[in-house]
Amino acid sequence: MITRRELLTSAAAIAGAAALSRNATAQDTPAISAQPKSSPSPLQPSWMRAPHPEPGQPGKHYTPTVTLNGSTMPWKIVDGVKVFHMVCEEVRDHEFAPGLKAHCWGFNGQVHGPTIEFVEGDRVRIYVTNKLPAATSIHWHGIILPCGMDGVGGLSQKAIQPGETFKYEFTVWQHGTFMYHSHHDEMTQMALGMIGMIVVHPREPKEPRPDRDFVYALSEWKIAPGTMRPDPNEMVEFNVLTLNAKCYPGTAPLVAKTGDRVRIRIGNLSAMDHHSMHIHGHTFKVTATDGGDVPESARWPEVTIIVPVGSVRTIEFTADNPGDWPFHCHMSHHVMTQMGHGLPNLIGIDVEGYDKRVKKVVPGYMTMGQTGMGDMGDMGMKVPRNSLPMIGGVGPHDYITMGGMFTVLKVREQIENYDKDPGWFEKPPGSRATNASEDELKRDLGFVPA
Ligand SMILES: [Cu+2]
Repeated sequence: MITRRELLTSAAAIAGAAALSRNATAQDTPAISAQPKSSPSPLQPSWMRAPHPEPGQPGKHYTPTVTLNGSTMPWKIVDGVKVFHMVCEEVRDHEFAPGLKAHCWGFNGQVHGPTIEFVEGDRVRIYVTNKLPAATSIHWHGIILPCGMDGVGGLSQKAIQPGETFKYEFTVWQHGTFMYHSHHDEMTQMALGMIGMIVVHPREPKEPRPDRDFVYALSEWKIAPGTMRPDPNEMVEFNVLTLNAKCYPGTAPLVAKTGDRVRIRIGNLSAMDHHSMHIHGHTFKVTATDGGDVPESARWPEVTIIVPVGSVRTIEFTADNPGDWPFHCHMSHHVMTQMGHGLPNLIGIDVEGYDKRVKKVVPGYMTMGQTGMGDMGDMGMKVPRNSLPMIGGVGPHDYITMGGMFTVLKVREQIENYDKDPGWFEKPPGSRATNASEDELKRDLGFVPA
């Protein structure tokens, strides 16, 4: 094992050597050009000792990840350095699901920002242009780098003022899943959407590449029905819960073929809530966190994993069970959307007389919620302009009474195109729950329940 201290001092040594080899001037000397205190550890792999390993390339060094409902940030190579450009800006009319839009803040015209992909050993340079009306700074969560590149406004750097472009430059010595987010007035800026994911692929993978490699950022928002601005002052009652800034039915399905090795990288940058992410039809193991790989001997099977605020959990499984399988947060209020919050408890209340009287004033009025919320997501329910019903979307058999942080893993024997929704799963005859027949009830229960 190499310690973090050894890692950083050797990083500095390599950066120093790299700067000299490029005949760097004082002006463009990277921030990690401090004199080496020790030589690189002999335990480091060879590519770590090379000042400039070849920038990692998709296909050759890694299989690109998939950010459903999002994208991957483009880059180019300048003198062996991977160069990215992030623009922090307002994103008007971001759609969470059909029916709900809001004015958010994000990166490169998107909420959340595009996923950034690196390969272990890459030297990277990220330009951050601030087009917001407020100062900002960007933190690279989980990445071990020099202190001055850590992106904490005021502590590690000056805040990036509106109109300014800052340069972050570092070498990526780890692999795994990390996150980026505003680290200046976080409460406001993250609540408005300023987060994104970072994937660093291993240069010499010890495990086979997954066939499907999905990236999710979890978040939560307070958007009062009928308004267009997420409320950053909310501490408790979040009413829009998102996977990659979408809530069901706005979330795209995860498509996999039977036999595919599936990896899902889940980062949680919600303001206040952990999420217990649950999958149906499969069991998985947590193979990594934002702290690194979990050794194989320390992995145990799960069907639900809590992703704490400010953490990443990477899970892996083999898609071996054809069907449509929910992948969702198990906290039941996190699979609800706006209208499910702050209502009086009407369960069991007879509202007929009340409804009759209100209908005299408001024709067509109907109190809802006295048998639960199942009917409130239905197509017939009227909701305020620019707001979502509490729950769900139309399913193959009935209305699906889940919304928010919910999507569907679609496993099929044959997949023509991973990017195309294969539609609903056709259950083989006899393999779907249906009404029990009278004969069956008499045979097994001895009576027919009324
Ligand atoms: Cu949750």
